[in-house]
Amino acid sequence: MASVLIALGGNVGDVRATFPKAIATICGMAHATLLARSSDYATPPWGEEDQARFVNACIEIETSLDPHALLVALHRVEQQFGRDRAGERRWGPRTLDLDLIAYDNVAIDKPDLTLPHPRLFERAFVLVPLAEIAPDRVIRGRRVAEALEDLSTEGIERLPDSAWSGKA
Ligand code: A4P
Ligand code: MG
Repeated sequence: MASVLIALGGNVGDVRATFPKAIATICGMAHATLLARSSDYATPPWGEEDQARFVNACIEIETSLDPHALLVALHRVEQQFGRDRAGERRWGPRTLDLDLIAYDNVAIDKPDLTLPHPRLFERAFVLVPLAEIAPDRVIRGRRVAEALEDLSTEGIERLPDSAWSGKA
């Protein structure tokens, strides 16, 4: 079994309602157990700033799927929740984005799958929720909580838990 960190994001539709359904679908499809789930965070758009704020969160799951099979499953879940890769721009608006952040200590360096995620340490919208569930996890030789200290968290707001957030 591998411990896997996944980042969730979206800024189209009712993203906070999408997340718990997407998490349940990921766990079903990957025969995975949910080990941890962060709060939801409202975050300023990164990369392309002229778009709506995002909602972001992170989860940790345990699965026996290999990294590539898991990525295929994540793409299926994105599609199921309305993601249309053909009709979107890089870093543009989307209903659901699922990024594989880390898979145990596996390192892969291919365009279709890079592990750990190559842009992890540039993104407070990933590190803030990640630091909530895995502050001491060491990724690419850096503790998550320490990596977060190097980034601005301006504009990032923790959203109150809601009954349907799926957060324990
Ligand atoms: N790929 C390679 N490695 C991975 C990995 N570790 N996890 C490949 C997931 N995918 C990986 O991904 C493009 C390709 O990367 C995939 O086909 C996969 O095979 P994508 O998700 O379609 O690309 P993208 O999302 O347009 O680009 P990128 O660089 O992954 O950026 P993001 O972060 O996913 O961009 N601002 C805020 N505040 N919050 C957000 O969530 N998200 C984006 C989207 C932009 N700005 C944002 C947010
Ligand atoms: Mg992505």
